[in-house]
Amino acid sequence: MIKGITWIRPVASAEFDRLVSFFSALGFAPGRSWDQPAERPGVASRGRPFLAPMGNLELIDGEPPTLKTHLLVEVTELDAVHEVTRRWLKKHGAEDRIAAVEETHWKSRLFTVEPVPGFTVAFWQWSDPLRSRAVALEGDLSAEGMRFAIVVARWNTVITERLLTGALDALLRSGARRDQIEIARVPGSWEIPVAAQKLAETGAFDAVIALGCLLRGETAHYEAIYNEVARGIGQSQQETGVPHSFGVLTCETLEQALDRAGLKGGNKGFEAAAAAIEMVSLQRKIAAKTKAGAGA
Ligand code: DLZ
Repeated sequence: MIKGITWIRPVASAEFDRLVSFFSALGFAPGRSWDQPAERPGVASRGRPFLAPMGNLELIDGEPPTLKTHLLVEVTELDAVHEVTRRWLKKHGAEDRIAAVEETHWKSRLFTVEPVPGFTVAFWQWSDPLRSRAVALEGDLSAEGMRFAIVVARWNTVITERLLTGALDALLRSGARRDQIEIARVPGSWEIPVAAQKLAETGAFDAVIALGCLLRGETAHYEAIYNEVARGIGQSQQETGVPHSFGVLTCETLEQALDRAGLKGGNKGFEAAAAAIEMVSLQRKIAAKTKAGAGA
């Protein structure tokens, strides 16, 4: 039985990382990435799938649509997506490759963007609030006005500093202000939970981001330490009600950790920060919905 649709887009190597950055910045969930080493010189390949809650194949008969786009993405917060896109383009020196939001002939609003020359993506949203409702209540990725604490372990600092760079990149790119981000350094991952809880209890932060790296090969009682760190961070989150995102790598080797700290497997610090933003946004939406419900 049919399970899913994959739309394949071959891209030039020079554009690959830029497009990965673009779709990650917009909050697409990453799928299972793959890297195929070169069997013959020059034929290595890699793939980075991006997932969406819904996908479909649409055949159109009749008048061809005037819209010239390679990819059509339906969203629930078009103006927020436009703003995140504009910021991403600015950072990549391509501010002129985004169009203004316009009305369409099918009762919706839309804008197009060219993240790399020759590849056009159109984002759109139904104008009817009932049709444009999210599939589920979900947070978005604008960090404007949010305050964050990042707890980063010094052990395996070559990795954790990269995670920190990734986390800061995600927060700043999403609109957080540097003066609203507090960084606390702790000796090792073991110390993360207590620092995270102290920071969360101050009430001065909307979310806490925990960054560390445990390497099995170098860590005596690895399982015990890992379990306790994970439990402690979870406990702090549950007791304080402040979202804590988990950016503690648990790897067999340094090489694996490097891959997850910005080399081949994305940057888990970036992902942890994006998760924190999304959770703060979700909490705010739940609070707004509850308030609206209470007033109705
Ligand atoms: C002691 C230790 C070891 C062996 N390995 C790691 C590690 O791989 N990653 C990490 O973040 N911390 C490690 N630590 C340090 C402990 O987390 C803790 O800081 C010390 O045991 C002091 O309490």
